[in-house]
Amino acid sequence: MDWRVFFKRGLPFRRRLVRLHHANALFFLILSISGFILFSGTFRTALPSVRVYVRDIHVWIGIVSILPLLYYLPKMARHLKGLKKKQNQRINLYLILTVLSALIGSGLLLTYHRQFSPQVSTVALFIHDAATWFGVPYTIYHSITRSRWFKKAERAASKSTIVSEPMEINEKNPIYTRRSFLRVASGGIIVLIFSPFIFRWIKPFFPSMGGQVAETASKNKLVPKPTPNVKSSPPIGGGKKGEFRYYTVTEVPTITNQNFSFTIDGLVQNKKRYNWEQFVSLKRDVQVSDFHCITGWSVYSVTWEGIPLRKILQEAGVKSKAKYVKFYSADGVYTDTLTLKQAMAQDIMVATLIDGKLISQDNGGPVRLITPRMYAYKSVKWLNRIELIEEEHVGYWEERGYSKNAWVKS
Ligand SMILES: Nc1nc2c(c(=O)[nH]1)N[C@H]1C(S)=C(S)[C@@H](COP(=O)(O)O)O[C@H]1N2
Ligand SMILES: [Mo]
Repeated sequence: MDWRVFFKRGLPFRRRLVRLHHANALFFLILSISGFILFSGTFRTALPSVRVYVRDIHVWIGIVSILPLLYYLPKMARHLKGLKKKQNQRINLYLILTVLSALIGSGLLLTYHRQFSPQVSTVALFIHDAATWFGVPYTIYHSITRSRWFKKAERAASKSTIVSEPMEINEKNPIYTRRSFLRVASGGIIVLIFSPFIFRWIKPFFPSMGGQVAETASKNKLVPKPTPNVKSSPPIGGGKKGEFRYYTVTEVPTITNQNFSFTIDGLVQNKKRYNWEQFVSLKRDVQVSDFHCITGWSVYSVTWEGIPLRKILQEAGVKSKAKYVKFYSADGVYTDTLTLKQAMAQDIMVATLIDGKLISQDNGGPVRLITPRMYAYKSVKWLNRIELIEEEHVGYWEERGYSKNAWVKS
């Protein structure tokens, strides 16, 4: 790409616009790919160490992609004049500009979302998702139907039926039908490819459509089932608002009575190890809290039932040398820590039930840590061990670039 073209004097207007269009297309492509990597659960597992870099690239290219737009806007009136007789191109232009502004605006909010309350990122993420799931398929359709080979195919389709009399395009004309067939077919294939993503995204907004995000059948098998507290069932929070996006950096572990254990050890007076029967007989409390992921999504008003962490710590008798509390997952890989002071906060909970039901396997069940006022990378799923330690430990995502400060702005 020759950037000087934007600044060269005396270049024909059309050529400038074509170059601008190519720059835009290139940015959009990189942003689509990096955005997909950030969204994808497979990449989360396969390449956790580059996540933060991919995010930075996505943000920076996103910011740089504002430049062609700024360059274009003062010239828009002149461009529109040239499109007076081309209604389709005008509609295309407005659509693209709407999608780009939605993506840029919401993208900026998401980049700086820690400055705002989580509601801002909930709205921004919705817009970013909506603009993506409409804009990416539309752009692919646009680039296919405007490409040289597509035009050639269209011409071939019309040539093969050339007849001697002059042709008029109306709904009965087979040439028109063949040409539009190519468009409908390409459009159809693109919609088909994207529909699972769009469907998965849109489903939670329409609980009547069968609501809820698909969850793999829980393979966790634990008996007895804990009896929910009266505050849990029906949930005093009125039921969670929003959907979790299930994250894991490993295979999802399956937990049964055989392999379940819950240990508290390290710098404590009374080390303990519970089996499931013992664990469910411990006294539980109920709390209603919000759940925030640092990538921008939140679930509001969740009714959690479990054991307040400070009670577990008091019970175990923390030795005075202990400074940090380290949490382990049954996945064997994920860990995180809290300072002892943070761990003693009243809303940190070792939870077993969500809205009156056992936490599902995908959702981190049967036992997960809940840290409502901190981002959920602290919320270790499949929690099976708590260790009191003296030296600081760096958690799984903090080690891969996430901030050590996990506090959510209230
Ligand atoms: N064991 C384990 N715990 C984890 C994670 C993980 O990958 N593995 N991801 C964390 C992150 S970043 C978030 S946002 C939440 C997501 O919880 P969910 O998968 O129930 O939606 O779990 C947290 N706890
Ligand atoms: Mo997260």
